[in-house]
Amino acid sequence: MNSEVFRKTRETEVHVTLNVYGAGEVDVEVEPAFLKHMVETLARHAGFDLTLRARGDLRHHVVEDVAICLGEALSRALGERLGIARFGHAIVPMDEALAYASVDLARRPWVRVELNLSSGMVEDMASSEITHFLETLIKSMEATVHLWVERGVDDHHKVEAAFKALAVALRQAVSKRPGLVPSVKGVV
Ligand SMILES: [Mn+2]
Repeated sequence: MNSEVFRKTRETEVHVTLNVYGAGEVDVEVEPAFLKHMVETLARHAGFDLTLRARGDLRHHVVEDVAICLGEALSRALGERLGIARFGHAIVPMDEALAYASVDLARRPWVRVELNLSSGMVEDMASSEITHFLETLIKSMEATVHLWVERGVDDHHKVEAAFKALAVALRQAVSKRPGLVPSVKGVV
């Protein structure tokens, strides 16, 4: 349930190590700073031990490739996806903001993210980059995820609640059910 992903292209270099059943120990170095904050939040609340190093030519490339590598690390760590709960969901508040997440870890990549942000930037990230990060991450981990912010005022709170909801739903979905094949097909 550990994995490592190293990806080097002409645009970026990303290195990820992941232990899905960890203690939320995180060591993340990446810019934008808000992405670092959100990746740390995701790993901590999912109970992942995560190290991540990423650098590159343009911010958009870094955001995208961190999402790809993180999703791939999770997918590799889960192997055949047997003996896990498979489904997870969470409703997480952050002050006035409230976010919902529903996760199915079967290999049926499908994603809907509605953050309902009111401005074009959250801290040092474009709102579109945040949505792109989440969509790319979910596609890369080969999961079905519905993630939405039901209400809120502060965009930072809305995004953070969404990442926490995704994290808690993932923590449930990866939780161990030894012997369970979580599909009547016999494979996941
Ligand atoms: Mn915060």
